[in-house]
Amino acid sequence: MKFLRFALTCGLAAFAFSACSKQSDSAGGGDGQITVGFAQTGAESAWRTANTDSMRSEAQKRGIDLKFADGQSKQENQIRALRSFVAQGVDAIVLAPIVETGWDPVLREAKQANIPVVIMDRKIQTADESLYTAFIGSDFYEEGRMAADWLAKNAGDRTNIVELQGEPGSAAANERRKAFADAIAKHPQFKVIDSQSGNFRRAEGKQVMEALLKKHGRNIHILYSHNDDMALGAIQAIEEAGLKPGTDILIVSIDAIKEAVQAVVDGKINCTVECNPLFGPKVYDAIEKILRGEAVEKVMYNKDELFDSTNAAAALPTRQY
Ligand code: GZL
Repeated sequence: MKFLRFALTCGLAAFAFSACSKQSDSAGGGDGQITVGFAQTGAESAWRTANTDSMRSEAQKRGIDLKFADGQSKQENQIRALRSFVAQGVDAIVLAPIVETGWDPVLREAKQANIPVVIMDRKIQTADESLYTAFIGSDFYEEGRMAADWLAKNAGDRTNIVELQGEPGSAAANERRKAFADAIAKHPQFKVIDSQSGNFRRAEGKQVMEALLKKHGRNIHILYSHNDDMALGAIQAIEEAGLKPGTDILIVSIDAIKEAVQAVVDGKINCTVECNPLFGPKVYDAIEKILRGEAVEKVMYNKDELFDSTNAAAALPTRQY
């Protein structure tokens, strides 16, 4: 009888251990299929749509069971989704954090459940880097620097800049704004005469640009937009004001979505810095490695390049988003 009790205890202990540890020798659950919970920011821009499409299509290609949650641009929705993924016992979590702060409590719950978290696209601010296994995204500070650097070389005698900022509190808006400000500080002829948020949205980019044109008129020489959707909305406002985008007002933007690269070819945007949204392959490669117990780099940046009149036409046919 004693032996039976001992054998039963060992069996239960072994079962408990295997049920808790998410990093087994084969990726994913017992049947081999990986279940990933993905909390997306929302659907604020063409970039975001391309990002979601990449995550969905690559999961399908790999036979990954993707639980998708659209945060509808609210952090509380994303936090609720993460809690749901923990309750479901997914194998891994991907978070595209809409803002930088406020994630520690829910990430601690994922850690306690032994579910690895990959932060994708925008960074978070946390005092405890162990709350996530890897960050995969673009270097927004470098993108803002590249935009300012292009301007310094191509602005001619233009000096007055208006800025369309992205979603308040997002790493993308924070870093693109700081990088641009840091870079133009080296060129005292430039002055940011106004800076407002268009929330990365086309309609809001148009509305804010209409207001800026009413307020500043021809005193606006340059537009720096944190993303192409807002720049494309601003172009509508500029044209409706009877001005020529790209000529009367120089336009520098970020994302390099296909429509913006086309606008560069058409001379309406002067420069767009790429911020590649096609994360699917890189994110799932990392997750598969993590679930096999293999080490992954803590921070992985995508390579971004810049498009202007010198290279946009050649690049257009192969643009994937
Ligand atoms: C950047 C991403 C930003 C894009 C916008 O990686 O977070 O959010 O620049 C998108 O187009 O809405």
